[in-house]
Amino acid sequence: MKITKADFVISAVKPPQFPEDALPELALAGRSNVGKSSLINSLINRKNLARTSSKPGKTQTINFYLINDSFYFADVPGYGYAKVSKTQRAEWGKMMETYFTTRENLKGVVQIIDLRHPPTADDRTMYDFLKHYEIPVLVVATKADKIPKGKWQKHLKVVKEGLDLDPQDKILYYSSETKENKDQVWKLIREYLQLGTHPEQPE
Ligand SMILES: Nc1nc2c(ncn2[C@@H]2O[C@H](COP(=O)(O)OP(=O)(O)OP(=O)(O)O)[C@@H](O)[C@H]2O)c(=O)[nH]1
Ligand SMILES: [Mg+2]
Repeated sequence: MKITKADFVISAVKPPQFPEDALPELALAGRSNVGKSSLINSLINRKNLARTSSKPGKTQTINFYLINDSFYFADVPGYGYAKVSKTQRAEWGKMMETYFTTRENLKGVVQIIDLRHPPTADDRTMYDFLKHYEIPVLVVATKADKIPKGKWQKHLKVVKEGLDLDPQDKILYYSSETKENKDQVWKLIREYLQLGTHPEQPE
């Protein structure tokens, strides 16, 4: 995918702040610190457009990024961070529910899982929630660089089984560090966004 333009648009907490131009949108969801923001940056070849941190809980708002003036990535706050107050957690839940259930141009969710570990209870809850609302899910199991290549398929199977993945939903391994499998991830993202079947463009 050739990226000609990538702009941060807004950090939003409520629907009136969400972009209104009805372009197709994909949200990135996952456990806090799993690598959502890093995935966006690596896909669009930018070091720090989506802010990343080694401290979990960095992204607290829904951050919208407009890519090639043709679609949005929505970086949503991570779940499962223990040091978050009950009130904050409830607010997170409300904001997520509103976003996922009312966002008309949402074409799907990239659910990011750590390839190294079986999905957590929170990962399963998130996945079941998305299935309940019939939102297409693409599972990207990231941080593949942290385990030997020979173990990737075995770990992917654990992730699939742990989520009880619907055969309609696709799953890929990935690494934001080495960009392993980047072309495949883009190919599926294009499909989920229904961007059409333009010939693959080189980097
Ligand atoms: N080795 C390796 N490290 C990664 C990868 N993806 C992310 N990281 C690291 O994991 C940490 C968290 O990454 P972020 O992209 O900030 O995670 P996030 O999911 O956006 O986190 P929150 O916004 O807090 O929910 C950072 O230190 C990243 O450098 C990867 O594919 N490989
Ligand atoms: Mg983040």
